[in-house]
Amino acid sequence: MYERAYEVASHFLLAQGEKHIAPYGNGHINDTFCVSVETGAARPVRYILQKVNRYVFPDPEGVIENIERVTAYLRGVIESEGGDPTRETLTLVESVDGGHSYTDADNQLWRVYLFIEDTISRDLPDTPELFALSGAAFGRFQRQLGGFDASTLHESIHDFHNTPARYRQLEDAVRRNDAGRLGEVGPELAFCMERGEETGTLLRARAAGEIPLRVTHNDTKLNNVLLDAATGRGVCVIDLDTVMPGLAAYDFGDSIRFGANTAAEDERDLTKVSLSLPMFEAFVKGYLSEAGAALCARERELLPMGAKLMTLECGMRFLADHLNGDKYFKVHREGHNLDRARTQFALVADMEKKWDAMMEIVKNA
Ligand code: ADP
Ligand code: GN1
Ligand code: MG
Repeated sequence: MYERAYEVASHFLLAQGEKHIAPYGNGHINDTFCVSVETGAARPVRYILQKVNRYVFPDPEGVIENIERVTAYLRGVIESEGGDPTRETLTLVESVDGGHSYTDADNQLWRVYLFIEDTISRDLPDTPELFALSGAAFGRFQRQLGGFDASTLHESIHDFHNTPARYRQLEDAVRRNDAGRLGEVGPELAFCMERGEETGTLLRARAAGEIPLRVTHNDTKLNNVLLDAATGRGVCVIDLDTVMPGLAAYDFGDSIRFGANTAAEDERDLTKVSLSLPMFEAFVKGYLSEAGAALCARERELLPMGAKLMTLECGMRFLADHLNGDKYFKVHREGHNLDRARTQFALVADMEKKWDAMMEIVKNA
């Protein structure tokens, strides 16, 4: 089993000893494995081995280069702040060829990270206290990369958070109707159409020069931050594949989309889906405690819009993938992407009801 993973692991400079490899985590994109090496020490030495999804990332070499540069920069900042860089940012493991990746016989690119031990990664919305700590971790990430020149990074996925472009991709998926599923999504499409104009709000503010371009993570869901198992403190922001130029509202918004939802991202019972205002408030406070001083007034004011647009956009992406025949996101059941799209739209609808309260919370934070 996992023969390929064992073969690939032999191309990296890992600790010596017997290796055990097993699938790991719940990401929607890459194939992730945990490699445990029995070295004779009390605990095995562990690594994360990943096959980068080439359908999603057409230039995986560019992704690795971004990660090499961003983690090297973060290591410097973390050291200067007295932190532990092997724990507080990802460390790519060298391959036997001297780089940080290995391309297999099927032209698939693999990489290895040190496993960050004694941490937890959550797949479901958490307590406000833990969510505030994850907000602080993403805010810190933003702050620590404040001096990194965004224009030197590869755009790992073109137009990743360009919400109007995502809307057009949905329209294309509707026109093609590749999987023949168009008949079942009428209400969801109507929901998106009613909000078509609003999709451009953040980009219009950027074009008018009201908000700056920043280095952002762009995929700030809860399971992309590792929390200290003992204290809950956000130790390390992971999944750096989508680090590229973006807007502060993207990172804030994507975290809210996932972590302030009272239901799972793929919940079928939509009555369980809502925006938790206590979770929202906790995240705002945690995030602003680290990133707040760097944000301009307009960026701050647009944070709730980031939450709404990241949720709407993610729903449009799930819906487009459902229509395209589930080519992008991993699915584990029939209609999985449609279920995910529906939760996102239900959450947008609830945010619209709670809009004034969201604005007030940000204003008073
Ligand atoms: P995907 O892009 O598919 O979401 P991730 O890079 O987020 O892949 O990895 C999937 C999961 O693996 C994460 O949610 C986390 O639980 C775990 N993980 C990833 N990197 C590490 C690491 N360096 N140390 C410990 N756990 C990790
Ligand atoms: C994907 O890789 P993962 O599972 O952390 C996706 C995000 C979506 C998210 C929805 C590269 O994130 O953009 O918001 O699923 N990542 C990519 O759960 O498309
Ligand atoms: Mg992930």
